[in-house]
Amino acid sequence: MTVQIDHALEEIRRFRPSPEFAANAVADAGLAEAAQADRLGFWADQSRELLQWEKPFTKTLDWSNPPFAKWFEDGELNVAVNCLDRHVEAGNGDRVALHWVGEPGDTRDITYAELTDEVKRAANVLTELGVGSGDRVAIYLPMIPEAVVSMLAVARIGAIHSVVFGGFSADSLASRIDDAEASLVITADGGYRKGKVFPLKPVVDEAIGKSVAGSVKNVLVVRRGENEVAWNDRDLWWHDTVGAASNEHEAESFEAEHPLFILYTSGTTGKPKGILHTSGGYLTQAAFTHKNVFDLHPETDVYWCTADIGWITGHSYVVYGPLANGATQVLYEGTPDTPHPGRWWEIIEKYRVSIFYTAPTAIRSFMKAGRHIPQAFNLRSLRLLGSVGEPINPEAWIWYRHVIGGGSIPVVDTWWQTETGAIMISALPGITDLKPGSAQVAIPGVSIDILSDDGTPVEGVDGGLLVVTEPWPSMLRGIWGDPERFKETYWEKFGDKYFAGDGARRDEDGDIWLLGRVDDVMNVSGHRLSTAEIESSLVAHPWTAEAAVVGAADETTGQAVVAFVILKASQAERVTDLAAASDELRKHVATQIGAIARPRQVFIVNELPKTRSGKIMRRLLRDLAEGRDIGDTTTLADTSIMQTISDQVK
Ligand code: 6R9
Repeated sequence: MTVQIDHALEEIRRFRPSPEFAANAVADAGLAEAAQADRLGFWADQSRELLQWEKPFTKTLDWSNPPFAKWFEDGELNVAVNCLDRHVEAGNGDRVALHWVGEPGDTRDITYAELTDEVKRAANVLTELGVGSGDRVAIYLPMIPEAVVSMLAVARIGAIHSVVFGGFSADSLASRIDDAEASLVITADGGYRKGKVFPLKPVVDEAIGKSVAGSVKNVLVVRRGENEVAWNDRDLWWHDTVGAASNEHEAESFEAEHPLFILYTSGTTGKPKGILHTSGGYLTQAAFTHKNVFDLHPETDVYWCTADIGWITGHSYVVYGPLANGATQVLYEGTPDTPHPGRWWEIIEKYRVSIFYTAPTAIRSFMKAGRHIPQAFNLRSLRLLGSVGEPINPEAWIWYRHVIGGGSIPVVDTWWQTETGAIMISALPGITDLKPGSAQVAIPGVSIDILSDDGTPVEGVDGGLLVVTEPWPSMLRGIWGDPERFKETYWEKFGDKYFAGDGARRDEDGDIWLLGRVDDVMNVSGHRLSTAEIESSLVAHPWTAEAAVVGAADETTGQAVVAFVILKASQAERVTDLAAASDELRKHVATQIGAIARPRQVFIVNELPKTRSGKIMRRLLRDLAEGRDIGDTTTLADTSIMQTISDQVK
């Protein structure tokens, strides 16, 4: 039985949009009304308005064979033309598409006309190399303009890209190359990270050596790191080929359901899943959400999403959404603290960034370092902030709004997944009253519900499982090569409703609160407690910068709450008695949420285990809390961290 506890964390803070913001906001209440009245008609209208269709569609959705959806299926378009050529044709060729900043400090401003030109050249090279419609191309690049060019060139010729994050090992790259049977790999000699060149081409060589599919015919190499690389017959330099290619390229149009990309994401078990996205529906929702959730005014805004293109956020909100909307954006190669801890803020000041989209893990690490760092820069160009990747603790939300946003600008917390392709739950700036810590409401045209395990809707504030009840344009179309796994993972549980794998609850206002992955929701003496909620309580304590909470097996209570806490830099010196400090933090949670949530233990540590995309890996902390051997750490950004933490805990 789930007993309702008093949510002391129930946020009472509400932030009305300012009248000035609301007056100029892109989104209006009409969107939700239109979607409510005719959901499919709404998406059809959005798609026609936001995209250029070479052959207009007449059908909006075919859901006759769930879970296999077809959106806009008789329409034809070219995704790259939508992101490039049409802006040039509309007279915006001179608008900057990318303000690129290399980690060592080199910069390039690239206009829409120049980007279009470069993509056409690259498309010609791909065709010359024998890459055709439907062929797979693996992209293993740092955050340099050629990464964007490569993705769009692949899309332009109807091939399918599989971007592999540059931090992944040769083994991970090999298994992704093999699963998709990629015929071409686009890489660089190396890229910059933390002030050093990290080699990429050698990793590609090793991966191809390990590949069992033997599908790779060529490797196209961008010169970036100037590090020495071995050279094989199959290798070609980007500057020799793309640099010399013709910039004339007639783009073919492809059916709306033509595959656009595969992106691998780790499942709870087994090998990574190749999430498949297609063209028309994906681009519609990426463009719609980018425009309305970020309140994009493409003529005046400078937008910056800090995600790497190796993640879905980089696909939808660095490449496809912003470029489809003709936005000007910053693209940064390196880490936030190189060569100094204020690097991001320096970039915002320099380019007068107005819309900024990042992850809670980054925000919390800035909280840990102290507000004096951002406060040394002029950030007043900012007018909207976004968050993605994990629940954002209310305290981190407030810090973000005040310290980065100057105290009055909207912060949108956007919930979505690799599988959903685009934002699904978010406030709409200018319309929604903002509530720190809650992702709030489904975007217009998306239907979300919270169900109990047996599929009945959960009323009130008891937690349940988040589902999407109707197909949406940017939904995944499958798992590459494994339709059974697709059905099993997402659709078996609730029939034709999509099971997201996240726990959630709705408050009295109908706002949605994400509680963490289903595995992360704890059960303590029959009370359903969320890791997210207790972490937020800990982060609300003035000493705490970051916290991770797990449910560890406990003989009496079933599970017990165990917390791992990082103190703020400014507090760490002051707190000398660690036992007393953990006691204070345990009491704090009990006062804020209730005695039932009081952690059995609070460990004060220096680091938390995180994936390369910044999500806390609670599974490993649970191993530690339950005294087991630490499981597989290969997906951690820093594999030595678990050793450090377990030493500290002992
Ligand atoms: C976009 C992205 C998806 C998982 C998702 C959820 C968590 C993402 C969130 C959030 C709470 C948010 N997540 N955004 N949780 N609030 N605003 O991150 O995709 O890497 O596939 O991760 O991330 O648990 O299920 P992906």
